[in-house]
Amino acid sequence: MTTQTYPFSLPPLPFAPDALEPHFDARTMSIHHDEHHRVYVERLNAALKDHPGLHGRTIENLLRNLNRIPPDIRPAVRNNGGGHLNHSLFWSLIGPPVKTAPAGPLLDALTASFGSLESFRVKFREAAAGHFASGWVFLVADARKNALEVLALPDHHCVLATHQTVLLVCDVWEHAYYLKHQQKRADYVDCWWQVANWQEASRRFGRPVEAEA
Ligand code: MN3
Repeated sequence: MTTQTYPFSLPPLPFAPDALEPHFDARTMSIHHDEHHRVYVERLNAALKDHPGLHGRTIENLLRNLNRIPPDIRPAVRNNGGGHLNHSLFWSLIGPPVKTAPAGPLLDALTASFGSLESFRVKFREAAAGHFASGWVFLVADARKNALEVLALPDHHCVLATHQTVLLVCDVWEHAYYLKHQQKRADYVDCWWQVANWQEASRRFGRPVEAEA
């Protein structure tokens, strides 16, 4: 994703907190980015502080090689590093609602993998609304299978396989929606659909698979 190494920093929101109204409310966006994401970054840096041997590694490299992280900080790196990586993706893959829909090669791939755009939407909605407890739901392009897939992961687990590219992502932790939607996660997922950034998804779909970090 990035070449950034320790100390990691909170990426600015790429839009104003109220830019996704009425779908995502400004208060939730501010708390989600300025508090939740910031704390993940701070705790990740705190865990790495006394381990200069890890200071030259990118976040993907750290997460792909957790077995080489000292056991005493491994959970902190996994949880907070994963939270940092997933949230950074999340902000870049939502945006002000502009009624864009997938087109061209990405629409063709969605149709080939799911039958239709509507079938994909239903499948993604079911995965996100039905995900047990906290986690993330992704649309990924799998280069080995030459197909698109919906992937649900728990906690702050990340898509790290180098043959998989994240095209869209929905945060299904309660902090992403509870202020506005309380327990009605499916309503939040419907709002997420309105702000999904298909332009960025198309750009990511068109780029080559990342080299092994
Ligand atoms: Mn979150």
